[in-house]
Parts: sequence; C-alpha cells; structure tokens
Amino acid sequence: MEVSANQQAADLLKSAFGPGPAARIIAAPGRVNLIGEHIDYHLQAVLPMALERRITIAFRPRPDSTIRAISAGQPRREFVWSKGLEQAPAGDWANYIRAAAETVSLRWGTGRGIDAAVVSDLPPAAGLSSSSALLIAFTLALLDANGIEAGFEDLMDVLPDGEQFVGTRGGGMDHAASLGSRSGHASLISFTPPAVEPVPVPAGWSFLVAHSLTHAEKSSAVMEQYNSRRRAGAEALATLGFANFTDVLKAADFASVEQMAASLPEGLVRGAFLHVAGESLRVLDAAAALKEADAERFALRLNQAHASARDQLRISHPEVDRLVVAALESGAPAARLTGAGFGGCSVVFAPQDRIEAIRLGLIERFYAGRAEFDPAQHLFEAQPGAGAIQLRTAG
Ligand code: NG1
Repeated sequence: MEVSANQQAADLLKSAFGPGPAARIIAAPGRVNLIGEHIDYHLQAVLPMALERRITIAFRPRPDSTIRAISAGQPRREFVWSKGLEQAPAGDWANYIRAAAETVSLRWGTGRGIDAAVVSDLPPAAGLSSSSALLIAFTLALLDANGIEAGFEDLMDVLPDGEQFVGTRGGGMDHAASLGSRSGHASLISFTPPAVEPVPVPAGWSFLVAHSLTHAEKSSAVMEQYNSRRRAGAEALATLGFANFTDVLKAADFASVEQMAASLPEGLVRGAFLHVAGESLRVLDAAAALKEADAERFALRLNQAHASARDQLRISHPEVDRLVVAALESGAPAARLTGAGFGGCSVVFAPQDRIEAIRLGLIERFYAGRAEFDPAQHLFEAQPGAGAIQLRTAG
C-alpha cells in the first residue's frame, strides 16, 4: 500500500526526533507557470497553476525557541530562533528554514520553535517553485506552532521579501499560487493588491511538465542572471520616463509597445522592455482564451511567450529550446519554458487525448539515451491542485 506524504513525514519526524504528541501537518504545493514569466516583480498579472505535488511538513511545537529540521536526502539542521538570523552558507537548505523564521519574526516576533520533518515530491531546481513551497510550509508551521492566524494578504505582505533572504529578488507569483490556488483551476494572479482569481481549466485541456535535464540551480551565477533581467526592465522604464509597467500598459497594445521600444538602444534593455510589456498583454489574452476555452488562441500566446523569453529577455537555454521543439514536433499545440529560465522545465499544452502520444514523442525525441531521465520526476502531467490554504481547510 502506498504510504501518504503526511504519514511519511510523521514517520520521519518520529524516527528523527523520537515519539511525542501527534504531529501537525502543513503542505504547500509547487506551481507550474502557464504564462507570464519575469513580470511578477514588475507587478504584472501572471497565470500559473498549483501542482498536485507539494512539500509536506510534519511538526511539533517545542517548549523553547530551537528549530530542528530533517528532510530525506538533506543533512539535519538545528538553530536557535532569534531576531536577525545570519544566513547559512549558500546552497544550504537551512536557508529556507531561516528565511521562514526571519519572515515570521520581522512581522510577528520570535516564538516557540518546532521539530519538523519534510517530505517532497517536487523536483528541485526545476522552475516549479520547490523553494518557495518550502519557505511557505515552514512559515505556516511556525505561525501554527505559535497560535498566530495569518490570512492570504498578511502572508503576501511578508513572503516575497522573506524569499530575498535566500538571494533572489523575485516577485510574488510563487507564493500567491502556492497559497491561494484552487483545485481544478489555474490562478490569474494580480499584485496591486495581491489577489488570486481561480479560472477553471476547461475539460479536455492538459499540461505536461517536461524537464530539460539542465538544472537551474539558484547558484550565484543564475541568481545574477535573474537579477540582471529585473534591472534591465527597470532601466528601460527609467530611459522612457515611466514610473512602472502599469503606466506603460495603460492604453498600450502590441503595436504601441513595439513603437515605444524602438527608441531604446538595441540589446537587453530593449529586449526586457519588449518582453515585459508584451508578456503582460499576452497573459491577459491567454486568461481570456482560457475562460472561453479557446485552445487555439491560448496556444498562440504560449508559443509567443516562449519566443519572447528566448529572443527578447534571453532567459532560455539551448536544451529547453530543444525540448520545446521536440514537444511541438510530437504534436503539442504549444510548449514554452516555465519559471525563472536558464534551464529547468518546460510546460507543454495539449488536448487530453493527445497527451500520451506527446509523452511518447518526447521520450523518443528528447529523453532517449539519457541515463538520468526519470519519468516520475522529469515528465509528468500537471493536475491543477489546491493551494496551502485550501489544503488546510480540507484538513
Ligand atoms: P522560479 O521558477 O520558482 O525560480 C522565479 C521567481 C518568480 C518569477 C519567476 C519568473 C522567486 C522565488 N521566484 O521563479 O517570482 O519571477 O522566476 O517568472 O524568485
């Protein structure tokens, strides 16, 4: 019989830290972004969906302020929760736990620590937000252990900043999707103020997540690449005399965006402007197509988004491009890189009745002969899952 993630986490907790009161459980899912890359930090709407894959934490509050954590395949970590925590060395998973503790203490103060055990079925460094899910799950566990109630708005106020403890100056997409998604729905996320509009995924529409087998580890080099795209967008705004992209887009369409871009010098700054403004328009159109179940228009916007990420913002990777081509050649109407880029996964859009043929086509065209290929981790159908808030209410 398959052991549930909750049970696995509870068992790990007991074996690592000994028997005790019943474990409490918190789960936070990863997400796949359908469209809207590198625009959340410019406060433009994005369209991800939460996955049925998640980080699950079994935990017990402690009488003191020590935090102890264990995760399969990771070294055990322990520290005293105080204000102004120092970072652990780069790449250490303890940084996500420290980020959660620091996030809670900046807003609510320090409190009781926890013993915690983590299990995950989310592939790491794949652009599926495993790191944000870890941060969210620990934040919720610490709040729960201290009897603090925090709603979506409170959490959205602190989590994106909390993530910066680990080093990326990202936006709020991952946190909003992981917290506020609804099962069976994609999430149209806006940021001023943060809000999630659940949009039902039409019957017969499917998405495959396909890993390029190139890891977009948030190493300092990848982080610098990510942050440089953010700076390029800001520089374009400053050059054109706009305060933000919302002002750019007030009465803009694709043609006027091109016109504005023409006065920018050629290169990354122009590319970032074209990408961010164009992608913001594409997200709204793709969301409208999703609501109308217009698969052709939806696919067009996804394919355009990949071309823009590759050619304008330059965040793709040759292996991701090859994977996207393999998906299209296998009969998918659309495929694009998903997440921060520079490796990681692509999302493939396909009618349900073609999914199996596309999966087999990808194996033949892209994964054949790759010893590291593990279908369960690298090529799976994404089911639109519940966010942490819905998972919690469901008990
Ligand atoms: P991933 O793919 O999880 O590294 C990052 C950012 C998002 C967003 C995307 C690109 C973090 C935590 N996440 O996501 O906010 O900007 O890149 O669309 O920084």
